[in-house]
Amino acid sequence: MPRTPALPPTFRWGVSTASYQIEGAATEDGRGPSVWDVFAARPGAIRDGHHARTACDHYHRWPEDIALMRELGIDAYRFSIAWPRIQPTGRGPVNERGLAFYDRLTDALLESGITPLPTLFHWDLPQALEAEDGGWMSRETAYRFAEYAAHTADRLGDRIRDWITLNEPFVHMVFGYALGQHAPGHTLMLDALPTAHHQLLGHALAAGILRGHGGRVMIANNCTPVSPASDTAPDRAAAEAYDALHNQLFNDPLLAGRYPDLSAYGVGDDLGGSVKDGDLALIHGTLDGLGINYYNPTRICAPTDDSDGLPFTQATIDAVPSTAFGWPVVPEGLRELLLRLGRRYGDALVPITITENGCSYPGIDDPDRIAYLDGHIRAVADAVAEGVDVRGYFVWTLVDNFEWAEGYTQRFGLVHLDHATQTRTPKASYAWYRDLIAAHHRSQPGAPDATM
Ligand code: GBH
Repeated sequence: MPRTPALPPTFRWGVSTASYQIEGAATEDGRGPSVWDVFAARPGAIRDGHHARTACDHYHRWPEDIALMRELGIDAYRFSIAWPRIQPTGRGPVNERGLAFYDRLTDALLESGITPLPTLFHWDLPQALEAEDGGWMSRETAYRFAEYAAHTADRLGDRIRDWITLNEPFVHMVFGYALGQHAPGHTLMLDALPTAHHQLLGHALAAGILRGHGGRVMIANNCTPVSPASDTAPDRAAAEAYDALHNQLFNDPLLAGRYPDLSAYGVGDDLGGSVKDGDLALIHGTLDGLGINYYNPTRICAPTDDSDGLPFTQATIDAVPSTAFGWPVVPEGLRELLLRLGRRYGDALVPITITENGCSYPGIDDPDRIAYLDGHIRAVADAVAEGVDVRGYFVWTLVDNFEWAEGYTQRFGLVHLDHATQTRTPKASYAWYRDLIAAHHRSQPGAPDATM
């Protein structure tokens, strides 16, 4: 039986997923190709040649997945909307059959007493925007994103109040445009920095539209508490530089109205010429809540010969367990991160929701996942007790799914997926999370509907 965490009665429990990782049905009902369809077809791009043409077949099996969520007892479900289903070429008229899918999903969630929390962009950009404009390297994509947000809010805005614009713009910039490990597969290194600004500009333009529909706006930033590998000046300077790139670059403009000091990268605060007059004023203050995706802390030391000219090197964190993915398990890092956000932004900070937290382990009997989730939920409760306003917690993820470049080899689900038969089997962690949510709700009877 899980211990009931000391969290407020309004605290919301959920799970998160993403369209490309679960839906499949890549060519159905008028969906256009996304950058991920094209990237995944490159030989060697995805482990073992896996692809997401079927994924979890959620596009057809969503009633079964909602039943799993209802049984789990979650308050809210974070999913993402596939832009190429709504606008197959990223611009122009809407594809009615694509919108209808999310319309049905929204209604079914509400009928099940689960609050829908859609993310508008979880990396599956319409391929036409990449081919014609260069994707997020182009300012044009920010305007197209706002138009897509408008179409979506026109259709769903009467039932959806809370929205997430972007998922992890840092990861999308680094893996997609700088290192080439994710779609669209560019290796631009620091020349990818305009994608940071264009994503934030797209967020801001969309935020104005969503708020116009009475919506509340969040972004899901993957943040990590950065620490120097030693107390020497070079290690501390390198850690500061990494913190600026990973965390501050995506939080400061939204909460403080400025870009951080990137001089360690030889980059000015116009981010390679992409920042125009008035942009920061538009971006500043566009969050009603901050989504935080947390997986692990980061240890940084001074650059070495293999740092590719970057002002840091990532060091390993040893003496802690690691997940099947090799990521260090440090629940205390989540408390540390939340306290740091509180200190850095003070009164300018908005309420936080943990929009992703989870881990990869094999098996249906998964005590390691239970220990991971338990430790991290406790870390959230500690930060709340220390004064940080955290409104909810979402496990990544409901069902084992297409883990990007790792294909189906990394399993983050509370529910096991047998890919060949599409059989879903709840894991031990599913029962544990269900009991935890029930225990929390029982200890706080009559909780009013939470706001994020
Ligand atoms: C998220 O990204 C995504 O939003 C989601 O789609 C994905 O399925 C999920 O997480 C699981 O991967 O080098 O040991 O310090 C997570 C992004 C990037 C988190 C790399 C951890 C570094 C591990 N991650 N990262 S380590």
